[in-house]
Amino acid sequence: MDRDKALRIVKKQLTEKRYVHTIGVMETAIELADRFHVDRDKAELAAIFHDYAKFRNKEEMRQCIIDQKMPHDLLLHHEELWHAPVGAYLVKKEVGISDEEILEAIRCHTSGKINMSQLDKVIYVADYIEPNRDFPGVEVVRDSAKTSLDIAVVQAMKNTILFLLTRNQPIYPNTFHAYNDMMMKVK
Ligand code: DGI
Ligand code: FE
Ligand code: FE
Ligand code: FE
Repeated sequence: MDRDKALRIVKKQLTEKRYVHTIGVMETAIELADRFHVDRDKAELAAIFHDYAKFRNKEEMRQCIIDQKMPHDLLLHHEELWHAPVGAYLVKKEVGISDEEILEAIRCHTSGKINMSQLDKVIYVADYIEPNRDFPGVEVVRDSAKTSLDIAVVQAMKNTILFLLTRNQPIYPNTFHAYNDMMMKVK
């Protein structure tokens, strides 16, 4: 699918602000893909569709998680986590994208997971550092992403976990597993 068609499809699913974020993720993901020798067409499509389900209603997402037998523990955690796996499912079903690498990058873009592929990491980092993001510490991660994708991933995960701790939020197991896995790899 070409970029313009993909953008036209996703635009209908998003608010203006989220669409601008998506464009930022797309541009950043392509840049990272070229830098770290990842397939740029897959990075482009995964980025365009990564937040496809962001504005689906909570009940629809809950039902989808149950019906499609997605990990049940998702339901015990914050619904912010749901749009990633539900998005992967809907992008396949409604948009017709069947490339498993693209779908997996969408599926794990919020929590991360153990053994992330290079494409998964590109999307995870691009989502975190795209130019419209203004998290505390994002500049450090942007800097790291110029030389090491793995270090950028670890820093983004660490910041996310720290943020959740300050908000008294439970941490989804995959979020921790992903952090531990990457931390041990960069050491
Ligand atoms: O959809 P985006 O805003 O572009 O970004 P995202 O999908 O990476 O993250 C969405 C939200 O999910 C963000 O506010 C952080 C939150 N999040 C990430 N991991 C966890 C989490 N929330 C909880 N409660 N637990 C997690 O492990
Ligand atoms: Fe997201
Ligand atoms: Fe993210
Ligand atoms: Fe996003």
